[in-house]
Parts: sequence; structure tokens; C-alpha cells
Amino acid sequence: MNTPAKLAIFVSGLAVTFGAAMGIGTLFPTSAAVSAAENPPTTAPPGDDGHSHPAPKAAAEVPGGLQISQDGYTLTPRTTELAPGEATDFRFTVTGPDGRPVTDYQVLHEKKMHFIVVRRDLSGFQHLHPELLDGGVWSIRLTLPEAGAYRAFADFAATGGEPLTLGMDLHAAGDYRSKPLAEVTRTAVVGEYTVALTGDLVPGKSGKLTLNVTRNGDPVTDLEPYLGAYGHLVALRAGDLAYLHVHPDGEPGDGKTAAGPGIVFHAQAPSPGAYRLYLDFKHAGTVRTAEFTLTAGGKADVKAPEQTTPDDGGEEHGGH
Ligand SMILES: [Cu+2]
Repeated sequence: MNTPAKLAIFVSGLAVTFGAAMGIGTLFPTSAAVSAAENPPTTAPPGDDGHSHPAPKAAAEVPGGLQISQDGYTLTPRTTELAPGEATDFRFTVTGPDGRPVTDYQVLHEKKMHFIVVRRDLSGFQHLHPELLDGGVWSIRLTLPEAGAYRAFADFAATGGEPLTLGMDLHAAGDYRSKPLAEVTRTAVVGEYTVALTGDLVPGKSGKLTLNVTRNGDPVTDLEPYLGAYGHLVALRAGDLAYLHVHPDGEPGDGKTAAGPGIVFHAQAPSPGAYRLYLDFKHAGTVRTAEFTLTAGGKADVKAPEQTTPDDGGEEHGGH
């Protein structure tokens, strides 16, 4: 991330801190946030002035997806209520710093907009690519399969802007019971495919995760490129659905990245705790999603399965 982006995140963090410290965050966030953002202190805030500001570094590491508005960009849905189980032409805009819908976007991972929808209990993951209509309106055929509160993430970069993930709540009315989060799950079965995850999420540090794909027990070595990589991994923090930054390690055609069976990512967990991971991978013309639960730090390391060899797939599936 470049310096302006860091500064922007730092400043927005300060604005939030300022508003919260004054106890006025929800009453008039705009003027307070704007004045704090426009007049950042020229030196690092002192830690002993009685207001105990968090360190700038901590502010800069606020994960994505937790805000509907950030760095001047705001998600604006046409509606947030959808009928459960019914396909809807869901539309939204992203309003830019000039107050108008953004119409020009950068292509990232082959798309101008990645739209992730998941119920707040982390079930029902969907990874969609809306269509950009005239006037900066995004349109996607969306079904919220069951009743409940959902979180939708818009992952994009406006032309001339930094990559950003904004989040908003959507609702499907009806009787709702949350599903408990699965215990640590390092092996996922999707049809004929089994995906085994090795590696760990480490709080505050980049951790390497390898996802090993087999089909009917045979290693898959001809994965197909999907969104500029051999897989696309989304990681969400349980409890608030913070959206983690995940980078694929290498890309198809770079001369060193194999088309399976292992897909390597680097992911950084912002804190200890439980996370749900969703791997989209493409093989034989079809995109499938494998889901995992990991715990970063603390108890996770105690609970983690015996991984004495890199080939050892999961806790209960020692061999292949
Ligand atoms: Cu996408």
C-alpha cells in the first residue's frame, strides 16, 4: 500500500477516534469527521495527553468491509429488503468524493466489482460480479436464500482511487435461526473434490495458507484460472465479518505457479479469534466453493491438528 493510502486510512481512523472521544460520533459525524480529516495533526498524537489516542499503526490496520462509507466513497443500495428465496434485480451505486455515483473503475482480478454476500452467521456465501449500467448503477441478480440478516461487500477500486471494501447490511424477512459456526475445519468436500488446508492465520502477521485440491483422491494438477489466479480466497472474521486482505501467491502463466494441486495464499488476520474462509476454484469448467473455519492465535494453536508433514490434509483425514 502506498503512502497516500496509509495516510488516508490513518486520517479516517483519527476521525473515528475523535468523534468517539467526543461522544458525538453518531450525532454529527460529518462535520466532526471532516474537520478532523482536513486538519490532521502535524505531529503524531501524544499518548499521555489524557485522551489516550491509539497508536497510528493500529488505526491504519482497521480491516475492510466494516463500513458503508470510507475515504469519501459510500455504498448506496436501492433497497436493503429482499424477499427470501426470490431472485431480485438488486441495484446499488458507489458515491464518490464528489457526491456523484462513480462510473469509472479499475479492473482488479479481472473484474471492476467483486460483490460478496453472506448471511451474518457466515452461511450462504456468494461471490458475484454485478454489471455496470449507465450512470454508475450496478445491477446483479441476487437471491437471499433464507430469512436473516446478510452482509454484502463491494470490493473495488475507482479509477484514480485505492482498492476499497465497503460493507452494507441486507435483510430477508422471516423466521430466522442462526447456524453455529463450524469448529476448526481444515478439510472441505465439494462434490467429487476434497480441499485440504494447511498453514495458519497469525494475528497481525501475514500467514501462508496452502489449499490442496484432490478429485476422487487424485491430486488436481490442471486447475483453471479464475479471476487471474488458480483460486480466489475470501476470509471473514466471525463476530463482525471484517473482510481480510488475501493475496494469491503467483498467477497462471508466470512460469512458476503450478495449476494445482496446491493453491497458495497469504492472508493476514487482524486479531486472534475465529475466521471463515471461502475458496473459489475452477476445474472442468465449473467454479466451486470450499469452506473452512480457522482460529488465529491463542487457543487455535492448541487446538490445531497435528501437522507433522506438509502433505497431511486435515485432522481426521491423515492420508489421501
Ligand atoms: Cu469477484
